[in-house]
Amino acid sequence: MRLSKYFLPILKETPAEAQIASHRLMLRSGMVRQASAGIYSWLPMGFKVLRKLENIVHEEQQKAGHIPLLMPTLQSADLWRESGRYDDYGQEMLRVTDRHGRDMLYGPTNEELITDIFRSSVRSYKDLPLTLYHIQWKFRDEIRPRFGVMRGREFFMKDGYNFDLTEADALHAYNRHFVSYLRTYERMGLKAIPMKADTGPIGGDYSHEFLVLAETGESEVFYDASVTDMTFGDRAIDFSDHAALQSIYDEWTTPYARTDETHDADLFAKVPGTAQRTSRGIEVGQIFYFGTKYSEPMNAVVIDESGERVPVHMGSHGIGVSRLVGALIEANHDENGIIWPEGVTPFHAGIVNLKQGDTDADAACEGLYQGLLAKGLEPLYDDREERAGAKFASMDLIGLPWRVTVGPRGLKNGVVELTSRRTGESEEMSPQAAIDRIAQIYGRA
Ligand code: P5A
Repeated sequence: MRLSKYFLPILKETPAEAQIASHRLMLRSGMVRQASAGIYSWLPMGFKVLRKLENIVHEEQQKAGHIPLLMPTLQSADLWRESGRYDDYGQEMLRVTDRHGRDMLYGPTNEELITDIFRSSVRSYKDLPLTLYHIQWKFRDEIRPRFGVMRGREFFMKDGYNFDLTEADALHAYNRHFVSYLRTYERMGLKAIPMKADTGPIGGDYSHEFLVLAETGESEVFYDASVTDMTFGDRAIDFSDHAALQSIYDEWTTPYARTDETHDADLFAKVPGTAQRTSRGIEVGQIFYFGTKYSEPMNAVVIDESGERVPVHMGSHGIGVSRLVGALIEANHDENGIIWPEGVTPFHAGIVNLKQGDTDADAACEGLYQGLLAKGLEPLYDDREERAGAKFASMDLIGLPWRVTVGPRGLKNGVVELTSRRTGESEEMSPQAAIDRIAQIYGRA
């Protein structure tokens, strides 16, 4: 993409309403624009990051054997009356009436709708296990939407629902989500720690939240410092292997890690004093097992091996995809702007032309641009007629991991400069070497 042809409405001033870094940086770098309280338009660069996260979530869900579908944002109130949640959900639910006077709502979550889909077509235990998921906009009329996309009213969520014959199978589905979430967050360059959590309006008595540690997080958390050293890495996983997934679950849940709602001071006291940590965290996902809470009242039953009609065991599993954009920035920024991890960056590298209009500089930039495209990468070429200082400031603000700086002086010696946004370190090399290095970093050599 050439910056002169893109739509990247960078703000010079820091917006007064933004209290935390991610909100400020998303507004300043032209990623989002508030449409109304807690509701945002995703401008092109923000939309690109959102799509990247969505793709990672899709890939990891499908590796775990979960099947994508798409349910609507508007739901009929009748289903929620069946489960008993229409009245329970309270003022967070946005209720609407259609022209025929029918009660509708903008879905805050989809347990009822998916249970209705399931019961209308699945009859036998032979069709289980089944996990369906979608990535769709949700609405919760939060009383105090704040921190930009972190606590929005409209937000983008991946929500998955498992249907199993037995509690043991449903707990395996819980573990499958647990493990696939560890992989998902790591691929995004994030450390998200699973913590025992409360279940709130979703229900059940089994739940973990995944939290990214950050001072600006809304949850208070208590944990054993050893959990922050754990990484999942590149292990081969057989998602159908019950014992293997259980042992990963056990490994990750052995160190103490709880949110304030489930915190147990006596247990925490057993963590060695030097390892006890209290901090804050951003909840980027949550998984639940709630047995037959929805299947029983909604009559979602299958015929089991002995011919009995039994309600299915269910759980639901959410990832806050739009919140993750904010969480990623909270965890990856400095005073000059965002620092995107390579797995989620909106463009792979920036090209800064220090002297737009100079024949050699223009030609070298064009060569770099085409060379990176040919490797299957997406460069962002700053081809504007701007001062070098302004171009550097924009690149630092939008935070692409790699920048290639091209100027007539370097070109006299046949070199350009490759700079890492994270370390600030620069190295001179030929334009071709820069292309090859960037391609290698992204596994496209
Ligand atoms: C699990 C999937 C559920 O709704 N039902 C379907 C279950 N869980 S949850 O914890 O309530 O939400 C899942 C994730 O969505 C994100 N989230 C939000 N993101 C931005 N703004 C909000 N107001 C908001 N509310 C929830 C969180 O990441 C949460 O973990």
